[in-house]
Order: sequence, then structure tokens, then C-alpha cells
Amino acid sequence: MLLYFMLFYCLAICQGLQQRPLVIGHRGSAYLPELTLATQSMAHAFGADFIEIDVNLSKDNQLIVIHDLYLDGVTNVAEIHPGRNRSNGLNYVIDFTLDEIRQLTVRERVRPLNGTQIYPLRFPSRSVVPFRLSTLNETIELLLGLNRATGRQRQLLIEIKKPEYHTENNRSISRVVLGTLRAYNLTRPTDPVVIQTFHIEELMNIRRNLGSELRLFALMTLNRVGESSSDYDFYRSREGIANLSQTVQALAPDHLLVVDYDSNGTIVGMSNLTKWAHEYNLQVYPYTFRKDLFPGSSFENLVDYFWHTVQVDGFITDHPDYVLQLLENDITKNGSKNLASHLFLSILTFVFITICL
Ligand SMILES: *[C@@H]1O[C@H](CO)[C@@H](O)[C@H](O)[C@H]1NC(C)=O
Ligand SMILES: *[C@@H]1O[C@H](CO)[C@@H](O)[C@H](O)[C@H]1NC(C)=O
Ligand SMILES: *[C@@H]1O[C@H](CO)[C@@H](O)[C@H](O)[C@H]1NC(C)=O
Ligand SMILES: *[C@@H]1O[C@H](CO)[C@@H](O)[C@H](O)[C@H]1NC(C)=O
Ligand SMILES: *[C@@H]1O[C@H](CO)[C@@H](O)[C@H](O)[C@H]1NC(C)=O
Ligand SMILES: *[C@@H]1O[C@H](CO)[C@@H](O)[C@H](O)[C@H]1NC(C)=O
Ligand SMILES: *[C@@H]1O[C@H](CO)[C@@H](O)[C@H](O)[C@H]1NC(C)=O
Ligand SMILES: *[C@@H]1O[C@H](CO)[C@@H](O)[C@H](O)[C@H]1NC(C)=O
Ligand SMILES: *[C@@H]1O[C@H](CO)[C@@H](O)[C@H](O)[C@H]1NC(C)=O
Ligand SMILES: CC(=O)N[C@H]1CO[C@H](CO)[C@@H](O)[C@@H]1O
Repeated sequence: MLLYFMLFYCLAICQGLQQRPLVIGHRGSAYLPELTLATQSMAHAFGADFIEIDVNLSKDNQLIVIHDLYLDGVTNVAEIHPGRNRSNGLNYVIDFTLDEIRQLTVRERVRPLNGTQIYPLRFPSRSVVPFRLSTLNETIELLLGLNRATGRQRQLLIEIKKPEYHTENNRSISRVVLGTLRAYNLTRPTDPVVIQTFHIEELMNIRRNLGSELRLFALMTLNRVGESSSDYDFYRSREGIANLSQTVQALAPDHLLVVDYDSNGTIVGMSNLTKWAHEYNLQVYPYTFRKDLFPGSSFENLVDYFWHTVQVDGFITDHPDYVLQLLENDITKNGSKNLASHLFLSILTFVFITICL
């Protein structure tokens, strides 16, 4: 009898311990220039469950891991390939071959055509450390190699950001991405890769027409941001979420769609998005949590609110190490509290049963 109770309580406690939201390293981590293999390795070592990356097509149809459509925010392209810019002064990924892109040095993100660093306290943008852009192939091999070498199974969250842009240029970037994943035998929902994009109809295309079984996440933002032609006002309504649940496994909304802030960045309430998503069995992973840029006055309280009050399923963050630390400390705190109360209950039960018998 006692054994039974002990077992029951142990199971309950262990379950409590496992329930922390997922942590997704946004473009790797904040500590080295974004999306480099070095910063992805850091995210892997920190224990991020997912490493989030973006892909663009080069002139010769190679998948380059980079966030912007142009190269100027994170490389020295204007210096290495002068005179190749379009009329707005920017150098577009799609105008350069992989060989040309490999000649560039990657640096911490700056304002394009201006050169000042976006996050002033991060890695110095003027360092001479020779970081490089990489291909999707290299990134997949890094992940699979690290998973094997460490025995820790992390996953890749691949964002196809402007499928419409590529379609206008007569490219199907989704087809190329799926083809590359297939070459690595990554085709099933249980495989360690997930695809996400802001273009909701492209997710439906990937599922239905391209026939992919991979897990898909729907990125969402405000319509006025102009990320894609998708109508996010519809897709974050109950009806829209119901519709999405036929195609995707999770929503990855801007945190602004999940909670409401006043003009000082103080949280004043939450939207129904998470509740509705959970009703339709969709997970919710809002973006982007940055320790050096967030609304309100306490990053810790922000994470706590999203976790305990909104009950999101994960965090897309530039600081996966710090968010993990916050989540795990909280669990440890409550875990030991729970352990004590459960032990107390076990003893009480034992005494009660002994007296009754
Ligand atoms: C863009 O290229 C032209 C030459 O085609 C050059 O004169 C100009 O300085 C370049 N603009 C920038 C911002 O680099
Ligand atoms: C670069 O941008 C920053 C911030 O917008 C601005 O303060 C600065 O004057 C700009 N510098 C140049 C050279 O344009
Ligand atoms: C895309 O293909 C169509 C039909 O083949 C052609 O008319 C159009 O000019 C192409 N667009 C670009 C940007 O190459
Ligand atoms: C990526 O890997 C696939 C499959 O191994 C191969 O067909 C393709 O050429 C590779 N591309 C690059 C840029 O290495
Ligand atoms: C692909 O992976 C599955 C398991 O995920 C495995 O059963 C299968 O043998 C693999 N196929 C190839 C060609 O490696
Ligand atoms: C809802 O989803 C279906 C397929 O899942 C799609 O064909 C349909 O257009 C969607 N409805 C709306 C209003 O977007
Ligand atoms: C924001 O903060 C300022 C200064 O503390 C205060 O005067 C103002 O009332 C606050 N606004 C809101 C919406 O709480
Ligand atoms: C959330 O849904 C409830 C009904 O389920 C509704 O009364 C409420 O106004 C909604 N809240 C928002 C912010 O849309
Ligand atoms: C941990 O304890 C705090 C305060 O008692 C509570 O708000 C929170 O929900 C608990 N967390 C878990 C994971 O039980
Ligand atoms: C197609 C694609 O992957 N696009 C990426 C490149 O350009 C957009 C526009 O900024 C980026 O946001 C995407 O990551």
C-alpha cells in the first residue's frame, strides 16, 4: 500500500518536473553574430530544444542560411563586391552565387547603409573574427553531427520567410528546402526538423501539394507589418485557428498578438489566441524574447507571465541559456516544495492506514 502511494507521488512529481516550456534559440543565440555555425553550436550546448534558422536562395539556387533578403545587415558585401547593389543601395542574396557569398565575412548585425550596431552591447561588429555564411546542408550536418557527438537530441526550426518573393522570381524555395531535407532522410513528423513561414497559404501548399509530412508551424504577425499576403486577423480568430489546425502543429505568433501591453510596456491582459490554439490542440511558441530589448521593466516577470498565466508551450528567444535558467530554477524551487509536501502526505497516509488497520 505504502509502496503504491510512494510510486503514485513519485510519478506525479516527475511529471511536474518535466513540464517546462520548450526553448527555441532564435537565429542560434545572441552571443555571436546571428545564424553562424558558431552561434548555433552555442545554442546546442546551452540546451535549447530547437535552433531557429532562416533560409534564402542564392543566384545559383543554393539555400543560404541568412535572415534578410539582402546581405548588408550582417556582412561586408559592399566592400567585397562593390557596385552590385540595386537602386535602393542594398545587395540582394538572390543576385550573388554561393561562391561569391562564401567570400564574405559575417559580423554582428548593423543598420544597413549606416553601419551602427543594432544591439550595442552584443559581439563587436568590427571584430576581425572570420565568421562565414553557411548553406542549409552545412547547418543540417552541424545539427545531426552535434546530436550524435553529444547524445543530446536538438531540433532545427527552419523558416522560409518570403516564399512569395521567390515565386515572383520563378523559384519554389519550399521545393528546394524539402528536396534538401529529403536528401538527409528528414521527411517524417518524428524527424528533428520543423518548417515555419509567415505565408500561411504556403504552409497549406507544403502540406497538400508538396505532400510533406513534416511538422509545420505558422508564424503570425500584425497585418500592417506586411510580412506576407496572409490575413493574420483571420488566422488568429477562432475560426482561423480552427482552419489552421488542419494543417499545422503550432502557432509562432509575435508576443504582441498574445498579450496586451499599455504604453509603458506593462502587461494589461491577454488575447484569446493561446486558449483557442489549445482548444484545437495547437502549441503556442511566441517570439522574440530578448534580454536586452523587451517591453516593461522586468524580463523575468515577462517570462513568468507568459509561462504561468498565458501558459505558452515555448519561448523563441535570443537568450536560450537565460530563459532555460529561469524556467529550470522555477521548476527546481516548486519541485522541492512539492517533494516536501508529497512526502508529508505519504507519511500521513501511512499513519492513517496503520491506525485503521
Ligand atoms: C551602389 O553601386 C553604385 C555603382 O553601381 C555605387 O556608385 C554606389 O556607391 C553603390 N551604393 C552603395 C550604397 O554602396
Ligand atoms: C545611423 O543610424 C543611427 C540610428 O538611427 C543614427 O543615429 C545615426 O546618425 C546614423 N548614422 C549615419 C552615418 O547615418
Ligand atoms: C517568370 O516566368 C514567367 C513565365 O515563364 C515569365 O513570363 C516571367 O518573366 C518570369 N519572371 C521572372 C522574374 O523571371
Ligand atoms: C546539399 O546536399 C545535397 C544532398 O547531399 C546535395 O545534392 C547538394 O548538392 C548539396 N548542396 C550543397 C550546396 O552542398
Ligand atoms: C530514414 O530514416 C528512417 C528512420 O527515421 C529509417 O528507418 C530509414 O532506414 C532511413 N532511410 C535511409 C535511406 O537512411
Ligand atoms: C480553410 O482551410 C482549407 C483547407 O484546410 C482551405 O481550403 C480554405 O480556403 C480555408 N478557409 C479560409 C477561409 O481560409
Ligand atoms: C507610464 O509611466 C508614466 C511615468 O511613470 C506615467 O505617468 C503614465 O501614467 C504611465 N502610463 C500608463 C498607461 O500607465
Ligand atoms: C475572448 O473570448 C471571450 C469569449 O470566449 C470574449 O468574451 C472576449 O471578449 C474575448 N477576448 C478578447 C480579447 O477577444
Ligand atoms: C511555482 O510557484 C509559483 C508561486 O507559488 C506558481 O505561481 C507557479 O505556478 C508554480 N510553477 C509550477 C510549474 O508549478
Ligand atoms: C525566402 C527567405 O528565406 N527569405 C529570407 C530572406 O529575406 C526575408 C526578407 O527580410 C527574410 O526575412 C527571410 O528570412
